[in-house]
Amino acid sequence: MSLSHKAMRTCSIIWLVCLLLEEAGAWGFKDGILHNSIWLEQAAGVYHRESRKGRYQLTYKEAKAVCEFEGGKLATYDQLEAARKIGFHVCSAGWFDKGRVGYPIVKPGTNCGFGRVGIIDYGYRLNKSERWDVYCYNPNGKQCGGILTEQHRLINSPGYPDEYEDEQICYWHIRLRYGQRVQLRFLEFDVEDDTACLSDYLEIYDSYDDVSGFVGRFCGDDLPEDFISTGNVITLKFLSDSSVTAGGFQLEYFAVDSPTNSPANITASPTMLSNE
Ligand SMILES: [Ca+2]
Repeated sequence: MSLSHKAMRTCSIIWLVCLLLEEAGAWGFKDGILHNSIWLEQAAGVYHRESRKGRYQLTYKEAKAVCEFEGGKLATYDQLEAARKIGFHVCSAGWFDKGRVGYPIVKPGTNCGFGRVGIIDYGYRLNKSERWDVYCYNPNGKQCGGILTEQHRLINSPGYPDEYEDEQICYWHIRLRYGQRVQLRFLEFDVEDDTACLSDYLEIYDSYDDVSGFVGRFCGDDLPEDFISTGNVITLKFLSDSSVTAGGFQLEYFAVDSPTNSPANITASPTMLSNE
């Protein structure tokens, strides 16, 4: 009896360690595709981007090109600060206007920003070949991803109802109140079709990232079925490759209150534990 208890405890410790490792692994590559939940952070027209090759891979020239490719510009210090004042917090140094590097910190933490808040400013870099991420400014940027906390909302592919463009990567994190679940309902769906959905696809993860909780990958023009999450978070990821686009998609999500809290519902499942 006590032996099995011990075994169970060991198991849950191992599981917890795995969870932490998984979190650390969220930065980086899996199957050749960049996984990173942070780069969609945006506020007041300012957003953070990193290279598709990974974190800290952009020279100043490349950083500028990333913003311009999306119709934006490098953010200025003032734009970054204005965004920071409304909660823009990113723990990654990036280029901004005039060859300056830094990052916006709202909450002090020892792991990020040396316990300070404000723009952590590395100053004007003499060596423009240094590699960092980038902060762009584009107040008219297409909606492509974001952190959604409303109880109900429509989600469109970028540019919808026009066709989406090539080389898009969008992450939507839906985060509802603890105890709620997320119901997804597809209204329109048209994504470049191939048998294994290798070109363009929408993926659903029953999780706060795109590393665990894989639900499915969708392409073609069949409407995916409704989906209800097990916890209060869902991640959607849309990716398009370098050729052939399609009509795109529209879906909506609703908050669903979990059935009245019987002990069975309160018991923490792995997904619930991984929530904030
Ligand atoms: Ca395509």
